[in-house]
Amino acid sequence: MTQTRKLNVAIVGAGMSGICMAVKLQDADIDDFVIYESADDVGGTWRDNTYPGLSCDVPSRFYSYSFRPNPHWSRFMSPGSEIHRYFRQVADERGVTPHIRFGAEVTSARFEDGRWWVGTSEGEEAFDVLITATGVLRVPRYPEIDGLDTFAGPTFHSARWDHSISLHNKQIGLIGTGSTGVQITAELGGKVRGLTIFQRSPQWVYPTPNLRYRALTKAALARWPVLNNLGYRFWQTYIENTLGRAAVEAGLNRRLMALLCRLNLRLSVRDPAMRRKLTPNYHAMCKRLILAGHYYRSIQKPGVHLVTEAIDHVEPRGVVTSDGVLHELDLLVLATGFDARAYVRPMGIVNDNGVTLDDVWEDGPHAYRSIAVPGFPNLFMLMGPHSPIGNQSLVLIAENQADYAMWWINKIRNGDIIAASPTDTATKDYNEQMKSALRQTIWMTGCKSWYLGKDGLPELFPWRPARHRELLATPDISHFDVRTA
Ligand code: N01
Repeated sequence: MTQTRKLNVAIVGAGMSGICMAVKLQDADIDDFVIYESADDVGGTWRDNTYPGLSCDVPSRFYSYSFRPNPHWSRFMSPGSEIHRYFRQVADERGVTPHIRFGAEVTSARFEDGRWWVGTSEGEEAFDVLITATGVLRVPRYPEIDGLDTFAGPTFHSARWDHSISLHNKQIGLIGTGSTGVQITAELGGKVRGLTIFQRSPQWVYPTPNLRYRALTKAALARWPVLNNLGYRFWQTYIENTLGRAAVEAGLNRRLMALLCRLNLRLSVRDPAMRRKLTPNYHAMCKRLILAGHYYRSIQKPGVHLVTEAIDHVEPRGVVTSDGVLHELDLLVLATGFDARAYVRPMGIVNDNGVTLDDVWEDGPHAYRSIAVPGFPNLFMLMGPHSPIGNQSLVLIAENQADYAMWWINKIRNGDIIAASPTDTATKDYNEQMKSALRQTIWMTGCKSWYLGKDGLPELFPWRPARHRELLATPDISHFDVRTA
């Protein structure tokens, strides 16, 4: 007969993944868990990013927990503030919030005597299982540009938007044309006195109008939850079989996506000179595809200047480009992305042999099935290395990873095992298969992007999203070093 034993769990991060994990623990009647959150609010990326125009570029119907549909989304792809409210609401209504220690930054976690000792400025506490839910794009990346710190006006990163600064009557400089830069441009273009966009590489833009849901639709979705579920399944199927498939398999799908991006540019930008500036020299989807409705319209509005000359340096009055032109500015926004290789770091994670995660990841972050690391027992990472991120709903990925962690947690609780970590061999085999498949993906077709790791390979999942789900739904105990009582 299986015996259940009491166990406790530490979750690091109260963003979308951390809240998801907490709900899964509660559903399994595990109430002894703590969520450490360095900030003073839940929401992770949706708390930190507040820039004008922020919205999700995955349909909201699908970018929701499958266990908590939301009939009230205002738009097809809802604004960031609304998404933040949704996660806060789920944390409150599921009783997760009282488990959160706000303002508690985890600086270390060490595995000793079969338990994880989680360290904050308040000291250490021991847990049976450690879940990291620290997000993927959390650490802002600041560009190395000569003289950047000499600029006389305010300068901030897009993920640290300073709302105390009025945009009224300002000449705004925007460095970066990734998903963030595009959303800021779409929102501010034509609404501020001047917007100068410094583009290093143009982007392919997949046409995606962001329609509002009518009151009647919302009422129907609230009245008949089955409609919500149908919407979820529809958008899941659509996204996984278009974007999810085109990225990893050559064929009609990929060609169609590329054609739609080209047509979008051709039909939206009539001026050939402008169109040339906006035409990438790489395949659509090589960088993360931009899904936007009115970027091209905004970029052609009066007062918007697209600068394609390289930035040479910054001086107190503005940005000087390689052609010697000074672009005078009042405010400089750095939409220059994130360190996508930080994962759980700078938190120092060390196992019972004194090996750190930094040591193991010296040649780049890697994991077993995106979630566990050899030699680090009872550690599960949500959104770990090679998760199927990119143009997918990270919410469903977090749910699948949390379910996988729960499978092991239940084994520990049932007394079947006391600790488990993947074997070196299974992890190596998995990573080798992945590396070979990665070479066939669109991400390797000759562009620079934040996807690419130190080894030049994309840190993404090289198969369809469904394969990741299958891998996590079928845990293989023979791939693990298991300790029993
Ligand atoms: O960052 P990025 P992002 N001089 O790294 C440029 C997610 N996201 O914040 O392309 C000049 O994509 C850089 O140029 P280049 C999403 O996963 C999601 O926009 O490298 N330019 C590029 O244009 C996304 O992929 C949503 O040549 C410099 C830009 O800065 C990820 O976040 C919304 C430079 C950085 O683009 C990151 O997007 C927003 C320099 N020194 C973001 N350094 C959703 O809607 C960098 N650049 C879900």
